[in-house]
Amino acid sequence: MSDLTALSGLVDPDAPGWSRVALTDFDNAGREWVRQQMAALGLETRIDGAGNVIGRLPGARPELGSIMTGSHTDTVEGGGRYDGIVGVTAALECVRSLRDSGTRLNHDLLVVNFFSEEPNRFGISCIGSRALTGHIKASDMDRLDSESHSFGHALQQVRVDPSALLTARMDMSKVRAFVELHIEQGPHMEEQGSQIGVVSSITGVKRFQAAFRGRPDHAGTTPMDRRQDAGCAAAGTVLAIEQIASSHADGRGTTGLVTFSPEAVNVVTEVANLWGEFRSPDHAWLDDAVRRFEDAAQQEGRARSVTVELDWLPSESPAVMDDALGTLVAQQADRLGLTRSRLYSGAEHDAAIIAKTVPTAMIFVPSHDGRSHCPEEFTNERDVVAGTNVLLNTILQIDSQYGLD
Ligand code: HGY
Ligand code: MN
Ligand code: MN
Repeated sequence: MSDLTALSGLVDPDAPGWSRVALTDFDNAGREWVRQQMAALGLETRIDGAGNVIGRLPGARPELGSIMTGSHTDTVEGGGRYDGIVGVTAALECVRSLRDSGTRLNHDLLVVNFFSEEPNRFGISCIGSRALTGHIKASDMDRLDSESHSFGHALQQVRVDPSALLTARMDMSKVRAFVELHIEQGPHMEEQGSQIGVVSSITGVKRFQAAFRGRPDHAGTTPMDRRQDAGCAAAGTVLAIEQIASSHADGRGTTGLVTFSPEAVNVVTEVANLWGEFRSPDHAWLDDAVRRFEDAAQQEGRARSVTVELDWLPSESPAVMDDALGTLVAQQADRLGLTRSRLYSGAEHDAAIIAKTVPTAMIFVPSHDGRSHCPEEFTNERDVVAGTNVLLNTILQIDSQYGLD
């Protein structure tokens, strides 16, 4: 808990909430703190080409491969004190408990603080885990933010070399399992009174940037029926996103940023940009939502002689967690006398990327009032400790059951 307090306090003093936004020195400070804690725990520590901080606790039989655990320490702007860092500090505590109890695992244990999990200002999330598993492309480095800076340039600003990131791929075939502890970030566990969440799957995410191009005109002299107003086309699309997502219980549709130019109240908007996303655990619905959104955006444009250009950002299909590992997690919760429930994650996680190549499990602990990505984010100490114990015992069970045949 003292680690959690120390790490959560490393924030941008001028930003709201508890902010350690990726691609800033504040995020770097958080990852440097983790590296120091790993070194102090005697882990072999390195920062890979993608900015991931990786600590290795050698096992007695490294030929069996490794068990990986960890999460992220970057936050959204105005974030809270638990998203991501619960999984990182819990992983450090597992190493401390193994050391203090003189327990030597058979497998190596890899503790990973993934770089830049939150969607950054270029709209790309899970940068570190994508790089580790080879799911990031050279063309992604050329993506521009709303001020036309490139992602590659932003990486260099925080001393991550884009070419090193693109070659940071790790041989994941030696990783027997990945387990991530994380807060639920939703209301279900608290409502059901469950202390441990066994995650069944992680929602799919389709993120996009849409550019609307109309014609600048005088706001006072241009009649309404002679305008090509890119701003109204974007505004209609924002509402269409809400309407499409509201048609499905597990559908989510969000517009997080809209820009108009020129930024003048007396000029009909020439160009509007919006960044948004759809999410669902249901693959088919997500594909259909994308198609409906494309139709709606083009329709809003056609109605105003505004052109619409859609750019789909790196997105993820729903990720299914490993059944056998999920059963191990449930058994540890039962053994520790903890109430549990099974649920899908409405939030995306590095675990969704790692799950592409490694059997993966996620352990959730409750979020008070289901709030997250805001300063009100809160998980009580009892639940953080319970989640950490389930993580440690799951690692011990994997170590004693996997790869020994
Ligand atoms: O956006 C998310 O779902 C996660 O918190 N990065
Ligand atoms: Mn997170
Ligand atoms: Mn988050």
